[in-house]
Amino acid sequence: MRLKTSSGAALAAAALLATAACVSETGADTTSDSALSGAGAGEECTIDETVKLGAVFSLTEAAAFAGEYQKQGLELAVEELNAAGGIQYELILEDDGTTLDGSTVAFEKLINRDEVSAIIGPTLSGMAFSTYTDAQSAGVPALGVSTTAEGIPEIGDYIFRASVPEQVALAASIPAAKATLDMQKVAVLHDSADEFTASAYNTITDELRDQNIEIVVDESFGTTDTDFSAQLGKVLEEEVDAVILSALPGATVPLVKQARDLGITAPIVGGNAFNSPVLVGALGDAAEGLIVGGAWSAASETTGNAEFISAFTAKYDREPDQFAAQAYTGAYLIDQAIRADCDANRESIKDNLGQILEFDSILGPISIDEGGEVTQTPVVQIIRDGAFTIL
Ligand code: 1QQ
Repeated sequence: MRLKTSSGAALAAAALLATAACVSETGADTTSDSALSGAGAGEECTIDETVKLGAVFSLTEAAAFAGEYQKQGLELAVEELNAAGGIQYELILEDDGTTLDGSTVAFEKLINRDEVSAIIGPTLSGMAFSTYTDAQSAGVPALGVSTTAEGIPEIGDYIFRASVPEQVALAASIPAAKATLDMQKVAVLHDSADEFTASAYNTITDELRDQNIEIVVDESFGTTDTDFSAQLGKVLEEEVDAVILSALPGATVPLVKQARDLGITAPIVGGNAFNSPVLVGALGDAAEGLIVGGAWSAASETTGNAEFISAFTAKYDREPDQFAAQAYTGAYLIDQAIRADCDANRESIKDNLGQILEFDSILGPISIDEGGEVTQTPVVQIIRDGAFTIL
């Protein structure tokens, strides 16, 4: 029960009356706490109770390259939202350590112990498929801000994302790469163990077929592999216009470096993990010419982007990346959903997150439909002189 403890029979009775306890068909506790619903609408909304917002990111281990930025972007947004007033947010942030167990435990804690109104994250699709099933059965709205694999919002009606699906990003980046590189023959290398990179592989092959681009090398590897000589040997046997790579940074860095050492100079077309200055920094010169589709660019003249970049840079002494921008936007979207009915109960957030229409964000106009899926125009970038540049 999400009841406040209060002394005195009258108070307890009043609280009981104000608390609509129910259990949904799925068994989720849809109890609403009247202290979480306020007065006024939109910008005028005020809610007395502090709204607990949970977040699960990979702050350590393999996906920390993204999680660290997500944490910073989200904290900045919460700070701004709290300063704006009307609603006070308490951010409860958990590190999943880039493991499924860690993610499961973190979701469990936020759902049951902290009783948060909504959860942002996790960082990786590979964890989301399981943790979102838990959020769905508990009736807790969850908003992905970096989970791009196919099938995420379909997990249930409490599951949303504000993260351009890889299918949408690749449908922009592959034609752009084709035009830029005169791409006719490619090698496709992918991590078949991770759910995001495996899902992206399916999209890549579909998209290449649609674009009449021939796959002359098609090789896979595992997430923690470090020696790619077998796969790269196959690439060396062919003349390719580009290497399409679906991998997380752990494999990407050694793979691309080994490719360059072997004399493979073909440009790389990458997936969402490449939208990372950490990855590009680790690759150094080997990242030159890399093409990637994503959700955000520092160069986009979207509403509030310049202010976001300067506030972020001032606070953290480094520039934001796409993952920071998406996490930042995620907090604003949840705030919008709460303000719609001035209600921070889980049910109300769920109902309103699926009705966001062209919210003017730093990612550009962003919509989330009833099915939980995001609509947003992707941006294709190329690495030139070590920097992301709009293609
Ligand atoms: C996913 C991703 C990752 C690259 C996020 C860091 O897109 O797991 O879906």
